[in-house]
Amino acid sequence: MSRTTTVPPCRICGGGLQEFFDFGKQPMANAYRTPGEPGEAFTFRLAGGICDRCTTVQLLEEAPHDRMFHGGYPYRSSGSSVMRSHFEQLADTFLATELDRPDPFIVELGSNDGIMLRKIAAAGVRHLGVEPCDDLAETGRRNGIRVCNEFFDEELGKRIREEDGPADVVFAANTFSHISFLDSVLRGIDALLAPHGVFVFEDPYFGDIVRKTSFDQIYDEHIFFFTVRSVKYMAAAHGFELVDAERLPVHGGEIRYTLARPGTRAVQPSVRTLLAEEEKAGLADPATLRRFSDDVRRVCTDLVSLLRALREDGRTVVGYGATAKSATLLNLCGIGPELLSYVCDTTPAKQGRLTPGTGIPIRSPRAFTEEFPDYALLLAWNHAEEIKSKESAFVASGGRWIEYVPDVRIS
Ligand code: JHZ
Ligand code: ZN
Repeated sequence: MSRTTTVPPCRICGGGLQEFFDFGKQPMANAYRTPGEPGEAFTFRLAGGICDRCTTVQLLEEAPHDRMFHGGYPYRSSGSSVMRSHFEQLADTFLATELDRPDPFIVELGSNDGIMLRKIAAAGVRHLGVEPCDDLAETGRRNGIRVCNEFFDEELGKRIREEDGPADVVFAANTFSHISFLDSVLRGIDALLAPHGVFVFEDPYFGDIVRKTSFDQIYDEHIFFFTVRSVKYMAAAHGFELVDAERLPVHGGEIRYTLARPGTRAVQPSVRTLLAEEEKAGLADPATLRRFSDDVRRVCTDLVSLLRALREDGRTVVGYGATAKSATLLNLCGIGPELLSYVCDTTPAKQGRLTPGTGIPIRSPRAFTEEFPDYALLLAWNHAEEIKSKESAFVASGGRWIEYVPDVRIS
């Protein structure tokens, strides 16, 4: 723990933040510049701490939200078939449970390309996606969903309630942890939600980040890293109750939290079980957090040594998946085009551009399949199964994957 005097108060409860990592100046993870683009890229200090009162882990500094989420925001949730079926299953669950009453209504915060709501729309159920990124809002509409192209806050929550009536479900996937002004968002949800309604959100689980040393989950867009303990506190402070917490295998380990108005639902046993697990793992203990920081350094050192050795041996090495996460990994380790010739990615808006801060060219996966490299660093490690099965010819032809979560290894 260090420099506690310069840090801002906790965004959830106003308590003191104890800094436990500092990754230095970093670019925004989804800011892909074109080669030769003039002007400096925006950077900020990527450091984080834990609140000594409510235990919420959060960034100390933040990038302005409209700089992160804007018209040209490139990430498309539907780029993974596993994620498509993950959200289709959830839509089916909502339709069969929370939305099985007369004229139900569901609102999704950060509806992206409509990956979840399209199934709800196809079932003819009233819905609204709230999506501040213009292109994504447009893609969502093309996919048949109704979209409000704004940032969600208290004012918008009240406006939706006036225009559409109360919501049975408010849902947010990989969005809630991205918003610094959660107090306003929670007041907006309070205004919008029906008395029996639920607010369901899923985000990367800090317990998995620590256990797997998946420090690349830490970048500008991820402002909060939740645990069951911190969400329980936050819910109570805003007039809600945490009634369910379900671990999810996606995106390297997440939790789907369900909040309801106090006393309206039975609290599921998973809440107590996970609280006990977190206590046992010492997730809020300074010693655990110090160990995490040491593990980060070890992974970086091991990865850079391996990549240098392969290069000195004359091997070709590329990156697979220009993920937002990889911005932290590559910048923290100092990995540029001298160690990774290019990174391939299916997202058209990323192709022809450069990885943020490290300037590695991003190419279509065709570049990969046309001439397999000797090694590929799996930057999209959270999609390992899907990518490895799709690229089975790479290994069959003698290629090898390099992975770095939880440890650096060749597979
Ligand atoms: P992926 C983004 O993070 C940003 P990223 C955001 N902050 C967040 O929280 C998560 O999403 C949910 C490509 N790919 O999902 C597509 C292939 O090339 O790990 C993507 O660019 N081939 C909102 O960017 C990237 O990899 C494939 O077969 O870290 C994956 O990005 C597959 C499956 C993906 O999220
Ligand atoms: Zn706090």
